[in-house]
Amino acid sequence: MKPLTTSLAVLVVSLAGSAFAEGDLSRANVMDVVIEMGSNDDGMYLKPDHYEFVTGQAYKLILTNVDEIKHELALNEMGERIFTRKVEIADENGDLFAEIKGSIREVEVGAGKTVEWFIVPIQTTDEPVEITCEIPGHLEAGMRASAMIN
Ligand SMILES: [Cu+2]
Repeated sequence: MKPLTTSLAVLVVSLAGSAFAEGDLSRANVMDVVIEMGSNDDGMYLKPDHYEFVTGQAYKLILTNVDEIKHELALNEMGERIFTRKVEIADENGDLFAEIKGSIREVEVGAGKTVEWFIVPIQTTDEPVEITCEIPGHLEAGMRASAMIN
């Protein structure tokens, strides 16, 4: 519990004035959110293209790359308003291959792969913020979505 307490203390100092989640963030039930990354005739996409989160709720972002090339999910401003519990990567058999903890802003997902990013939003956004694929050319091709934390 110490890392979470430390992170929150730092954020409280730097972001005073915004609304923060209350309660024990480590014990919330996890809600699945599938974020599909891919290409079609119109270009590239994140699907769906809008996400709604609430502070204090635990989410499992299921980053599903259905494409034949790698993609990347960057939370940008939203990344400063969440606590990452862990990122899980499984092999072809579904066995856990790697688990990463700590502050994470971007996750790259290989072609045809899925990565699970466990987060808890800790601060609301004033307006929708943009999440993007940061691989050169992909944002321009349409890989963006909006996200709101209430
Ligand atoms: Cu991409």
